[in-house]
Formats: sequence, structure tokens, C-alpha cells
Amino acid sequence: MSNCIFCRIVRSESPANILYQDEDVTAFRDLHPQAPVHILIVPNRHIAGMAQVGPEDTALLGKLFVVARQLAEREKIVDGYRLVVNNGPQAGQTVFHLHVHLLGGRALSWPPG
Ligand code: DGP
Repeated sequence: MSNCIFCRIVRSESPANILYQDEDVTAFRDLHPQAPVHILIVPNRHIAGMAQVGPEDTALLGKLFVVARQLAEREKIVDGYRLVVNNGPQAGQTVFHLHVHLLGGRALSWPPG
């Protein structure tokens, strides 16, 4: 989508600190980090959110989480990290391109607000 900021980052049309990219997935640091490590892992293909995924996306969704695990190791936060997917405005979703937040590097309270 031409006006989607994450699509633009995936296509290198907008700047971002990209940590990983392959044919399916891109990962980059969050612009407004909520923890010492805050990385977004996104599908390269535009999917607005969890409400739009289907069985055909099973492998892609799995890959987002496998990449998140690899980045957690690379960032040395394996002692404790959190993976978050906000879906819908009431859950705090502000960018409508599916993304997994990888948060770590500090103690994380539960439940999230
Ligand atoms: P969410 O609230 O779950 O939709 O998370 C969106 C996240 O995206 C939020 O933590 C801030 C981040 N973000 C928004 N715009 C940009 C951007 O242009 N670049 C980067 N790197 N992150 C962004």
C-alpha cells in the first residue's frame, strides 16, 4: 500500500533501522521504544491486522515469531522478553500493517495496561 508507513519501510522508501529482512519479513527498531529493546517484526506483504489473517497465512505468522526469537537471541534478551500484537484501536493499534512487537531489556509488568 503506497500510503502505509510500514510498507514504505519494507521497500526502503522511508528510513528505519532495519535489523533483518528476507523475502517475507522485515524487522526494524521501533521509533518510540517502550523498552531498551523494542523491535517490530512485520510481513513484507500488506496485511492490516490480525482480523485479516487466514489459514493461508499460517507459515508467514510462524515466521514472524521465529524471526522474533532469533532477534531476541541476537539482542541478548533471552532471559525475558515479550511478543505483543495489538489488534484494533481499542487494543492500541495505531499502524494498520500487522506487526509483532519484541520488547525486552527491562522487567515487564503483568498484566499490560
Ligand atoms: P501499534 O501501536 O501496536 O500499532 O504499534 C505501532 C508502533 O509503530 C509504535 O510503537 C510506534 C511505531 N512506529 C510508528 N511509526 C513508525 C515509523 O515511522 N518508524 C518506526 N520505526 N516505527 C514507527
